[in-house]
Amino acid sequence: MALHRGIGETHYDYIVKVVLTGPINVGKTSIITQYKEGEFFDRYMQTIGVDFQTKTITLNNKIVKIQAWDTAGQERFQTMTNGYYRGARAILLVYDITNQESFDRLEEYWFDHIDVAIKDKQVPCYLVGNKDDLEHSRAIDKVTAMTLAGKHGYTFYETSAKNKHNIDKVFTDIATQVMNLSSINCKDQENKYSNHSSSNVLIMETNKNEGIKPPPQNDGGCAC
Ligand SMILES: Nc1nc2c(ncn2[C@@H]2O[C@H](COP(=O)(O)OP(=O)(O)OP(=O)(O)O)[C@@H](O)[C@H]2O)c(=O)[nH]1
Ligand SMILES: [Mg+2]
Repeated sequence: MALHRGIGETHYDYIVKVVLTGPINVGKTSIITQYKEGEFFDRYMQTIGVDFQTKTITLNNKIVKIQAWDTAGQERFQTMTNGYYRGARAILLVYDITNQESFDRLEEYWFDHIDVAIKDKQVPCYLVGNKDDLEHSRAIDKVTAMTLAGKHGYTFYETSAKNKHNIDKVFTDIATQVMNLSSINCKDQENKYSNHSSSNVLIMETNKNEGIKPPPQNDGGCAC
């Protein structure tokens, strides 16, 4: 029996905090804007600090609230943004497939930075080569990027915030993975507390009180 009352912003079965990070000007904000609003803007407005957007979707008859955290690409802001990785269920490390420097900085800085910032080493990480609508200006070939992703245990995608290529897919795949992991974790909990007759009950009960939590305190997942 589902306890949610509708597809409103405050009623959901799962909450999935996703942190987008990576060098400046690679399209982190644009990916979120395209996902949330279905819009793309050519102008560049640098993100200062951290911002977040939410989008609620239905997956496998469950209401999933995606909370996408948009961090500044400037490396000098990174100590400030560190705390925002807390409770993340997925990390998207974004680079620009037309910009060699954005790719080089991944190995020089960003993989280590993420490693230090996230305490839970089980959090799924994704390497995202954005701007793949600009094929004619490509600087990073796909195989090189996939190899780097594999070396660090990241899942690899190429996207375009401009023409929406793979944008929905990345977030849907993340949400699906989080739901699957949460079900496994809830089943583990259920085995510990055998009074509960099904894992579904366990998931839904915890969510009764979750809807009004303010985002910064919310750790995501099914919270059982
Ligand atoms: N052609 C193309 N341009 C893109 C794409 N994504 C973003 N851009 C452009 O790239 C520039 C930077 O995009 P942003 O989304 O602001 O980049 P960001 O990573 O958030 O930058 P910071 O906030 O400085 O870290 C803007 O001019 C966007 O219009 C894309 O997929 N294709
Ligand atoms: Mg930005």
